[in-house]
Amino acid sequence: METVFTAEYFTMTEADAVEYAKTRLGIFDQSAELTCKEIGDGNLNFVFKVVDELSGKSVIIKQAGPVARISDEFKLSPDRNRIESEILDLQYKLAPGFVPVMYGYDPIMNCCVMEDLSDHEIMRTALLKYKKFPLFADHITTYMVNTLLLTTDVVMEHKEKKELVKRFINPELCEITEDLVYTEPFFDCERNDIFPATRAFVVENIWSDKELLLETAKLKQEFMTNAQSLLHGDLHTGSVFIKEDSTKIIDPEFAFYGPAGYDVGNVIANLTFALVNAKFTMEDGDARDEQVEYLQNTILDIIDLFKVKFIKVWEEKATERTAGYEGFKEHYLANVLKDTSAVAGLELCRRIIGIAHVKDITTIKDGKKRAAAEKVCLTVGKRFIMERDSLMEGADFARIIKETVENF
Ligand code: SR1
Ligand code: MG
Repeated sequence: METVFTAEYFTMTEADAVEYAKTRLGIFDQSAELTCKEIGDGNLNFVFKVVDELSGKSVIIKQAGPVARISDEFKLSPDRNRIESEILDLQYKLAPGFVPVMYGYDPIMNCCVMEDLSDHEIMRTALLKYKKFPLFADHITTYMVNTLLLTTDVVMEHKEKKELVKRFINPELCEITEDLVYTEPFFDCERNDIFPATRAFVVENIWSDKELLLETAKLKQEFMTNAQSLLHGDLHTGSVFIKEDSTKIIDPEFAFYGPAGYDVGNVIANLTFALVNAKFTMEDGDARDEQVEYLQNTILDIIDLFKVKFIKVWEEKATERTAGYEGFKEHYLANVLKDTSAVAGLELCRRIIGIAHVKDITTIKDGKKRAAAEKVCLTVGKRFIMERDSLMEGADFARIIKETVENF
């Protein structure tokens, strides 16, 4: 029986998604032979790929359910789908070429329809196959500088910026980040999920370190109160679709106005996970050294290119009068870099201790190697948080990673 779409929301099956594409989208011909597969592997949503087997034309329908896929403990407003479609529209203008094309948003079914990027690969998956993407550092820094700096009070008219702050208030998804990134990993929270061989290390080096805990408290307030830039909000390598000459950033449903370094730090941490994966899963030899070096250099380049592009765009686009005072842009950028380092550190800790893990680490089959890999992440993470005032160059980030990896 054909699904009749009423004025009420329901979560779709693959068959419903086909019917939806046929009757609601106006994208496919009447004669189309549509098939559908649910391909989502994230923690929150359903992702349907609908293909016309005759023409090869395809689209993605992404639907927000009322609870998270990872656990129904997380009850989430499907309004996140509106946030995602609106920010993708905006980022399409701010950073052309770096986000998928949006075809539409349906506020009743809480779904959005977008370009199918099946000729790209999820970056985390590609890095786990030890692929290299030499253009990534250039692409991601253009995307980040454009989306982050162009949405600040430095560039935007202040009342317009405040309108965006209002439009992208995202309390439920922010609460997930506040809990899962800033709070739960730093105490013995029931929801944490710690690999048994790593637990003693966490107790001794993370939970017992009062100075570290104090820094996480300061950082949580910074995350909650610094409405600096319109963030992607969850910029890990699973939110990047990539191929040799193209990078597309997807899944900005955690978007809100927060500290710019939150996005940059997430990229750095997730490349570090890939580096640690290569170190602990590849055979000793040239291929492993090359992969580790490629990832280390990518991290270094991202920081240094971000700085250069940030200053350039600032000089071209700043409209705020006081932004021109001598020394101010350097002061502002140094704060973004401090946040970058701190957030990279928090992400490195929370993906090991908290509920939401990354495949880079969980797929390390040898238990001893996995525990060693996790201790590297925690050690680098803690240093990124504690030493954040002095990490101002790409080489500083790369050095801490190198020193730690070589020690385990
Ligand atoms: C309940 S959601 C868990 C994690 O998945 C998302 O991708 C975010 O990273 C979030 O913290
Ligand atoms: Mg996501």
